Amino acid sequence: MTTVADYLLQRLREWGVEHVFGYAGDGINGLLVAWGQADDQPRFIQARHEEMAAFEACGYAKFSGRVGVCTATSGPGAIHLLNGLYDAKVDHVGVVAIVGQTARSAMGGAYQQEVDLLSLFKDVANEYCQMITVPEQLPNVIDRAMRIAGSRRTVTAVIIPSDVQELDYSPPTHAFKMVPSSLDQTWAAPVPTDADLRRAANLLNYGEKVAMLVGQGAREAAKEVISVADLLGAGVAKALLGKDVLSDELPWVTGSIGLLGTRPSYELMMDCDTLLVVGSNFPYSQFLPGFEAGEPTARAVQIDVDPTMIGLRYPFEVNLVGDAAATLRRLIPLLSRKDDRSWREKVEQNVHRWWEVMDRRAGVSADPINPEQVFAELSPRLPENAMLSVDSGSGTNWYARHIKMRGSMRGTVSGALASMGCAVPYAIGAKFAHPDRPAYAMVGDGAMQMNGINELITIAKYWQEWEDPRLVVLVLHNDDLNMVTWELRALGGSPQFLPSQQLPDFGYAAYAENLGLYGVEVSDPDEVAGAWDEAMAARQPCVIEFHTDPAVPPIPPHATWDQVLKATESVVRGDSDRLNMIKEVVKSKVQEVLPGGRDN
Ligand SMILES: Cc1ncc(C[n+]2csc(CCOP(=O)(O)OP(=O)(O)O)c2C)c(N)n1
Repeated sequence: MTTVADYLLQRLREWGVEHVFGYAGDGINGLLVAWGQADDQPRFIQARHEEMAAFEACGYAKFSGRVGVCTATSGPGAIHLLNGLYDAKVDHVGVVAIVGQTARSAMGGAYQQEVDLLSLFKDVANEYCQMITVPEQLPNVIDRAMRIAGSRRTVTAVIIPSDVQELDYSPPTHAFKMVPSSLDQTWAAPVPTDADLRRAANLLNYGEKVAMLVGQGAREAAKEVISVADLLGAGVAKALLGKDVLSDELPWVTGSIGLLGTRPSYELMMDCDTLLVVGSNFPYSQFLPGFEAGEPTARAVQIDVDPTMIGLRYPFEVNLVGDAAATLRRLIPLLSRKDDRSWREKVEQNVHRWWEVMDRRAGVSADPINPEQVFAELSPRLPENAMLSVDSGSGTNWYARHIKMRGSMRGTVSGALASMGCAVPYAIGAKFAHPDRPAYAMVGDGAMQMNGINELITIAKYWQEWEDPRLVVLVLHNDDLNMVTWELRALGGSPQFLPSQQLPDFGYAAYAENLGLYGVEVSDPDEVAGAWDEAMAARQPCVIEFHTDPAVPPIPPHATWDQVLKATESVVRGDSDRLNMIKEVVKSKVQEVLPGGRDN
């Protein structure tokens, strides 16, 4: 006899689901029994914590473009899932959560581990959150959960009381109030009308200094973005989630934008007269072109597949709802090539100069290691098919600025939620999505202590089955919640607050070795390059721990000398690290004005 749980797993297999990231509990015991009988298909991947399971499903979705699936028991397990699910929701990737609930007979009785799951998931899974109470709701509910998660790139939740999991499955019949369902799915690529495309083309053809901003929505449109940028003589900046859309080897790609961004991106936006945004919902509008007397200084066009998210952040004149690649392909024949290439040349000069500054900033001495040196040495060593995941912390700055994307590299962060603790589970999700590609997680010591070190246990559990065993975890060991320390300093007059900022010491590489993984610990700047060579050569997962200097400043690209000095002065009193900090701030900033050479 087929139970509801048996059928649910069968339907997931029919949807092509190969992995479910989860953690056990009696709320899903019926499912676990079914899993045992289904020869573990789809594979149950056991995380250390349900939040990690959700992050892994999210990472899987981010790196594969497919729907990620996670599962947890009722009550505490379901609650633990939430942060990872929100991450998927706000970064627009499809994740389905399958969650147990207490038996129907106990529901409403304040039973153990009974929480109101429909209410708990009401926000995170607002597009589709359903409880299955009779077998005939299948396959409809699971089909809609998969279809809505995939097509709307969002989170859906399916709640199943434990006794329902064990019921005999009976399909919907040809009768009143029955909802038969089906599997086939095609994906639409909407395009704007010809008239709207002409409006956009006229605006873009009129401009003389065109800036483009691309986000993750342009990932499948790199070829088309390059053609448009060439025709328009444009420079292209990239939002953080879209960092892997275009290679940083292209001389007119200005790199990241925003506080974590580059100076040429800032200049591109401030000096342009025309803006084309493709597949990005970049929120920090102060980094987009400015306003004069209340009027925008650039005329702008946006292309986005989501009609509910388009038109935000800037007063765009033309908002084209459409798939990025399909829309750009239709736009290209309407664009005329700009003969005057002086704007493009200026952008390229700015980019060239910026990479020199970055090189020099990586060469600034620090105590003991400059984190910029760590990222600058990593960048050229990354294989062209690397999958990069980056945690929320000071490392996000260094990733945004120092890592040069090229080849088929992919990279992701917790973008809109900016949650700590995502990078190691993302890398695990990535390895299950593409076991033949190497993964690199870049993580602060705070994030390691929050989630990362536990998920090293998951890596130790599974790595031997990955076709390419390489998974490198880079730990910035600075004994500080450094990003927040700098935020406090930037508030001006707020010195670092040690009781909240200082971290207990921990040996990350030694812990990895304890788990049978490879460990490298580096505290000498002269050993950074060699240590990277060693870590990159490891044929097993590796934790490489750098003792980095928390005094190296994540200076924003637009900061003037004056602002930098003022901020530094304002926090001098009361900061435990003041002398070192001032020294590093000045040394880093000075690299932008030096004609050449390094300071050490
Ligand atoms: C779950 C979560 N808690 C708190 C924060 C706030 N926060 C952002 S970055 C950061 C510090 C990160 O410290 P660490 O991982 O040590 O990296 P570092 O900045 O020192 O390189 C904190 C506390 C957050 N983004 N997410």
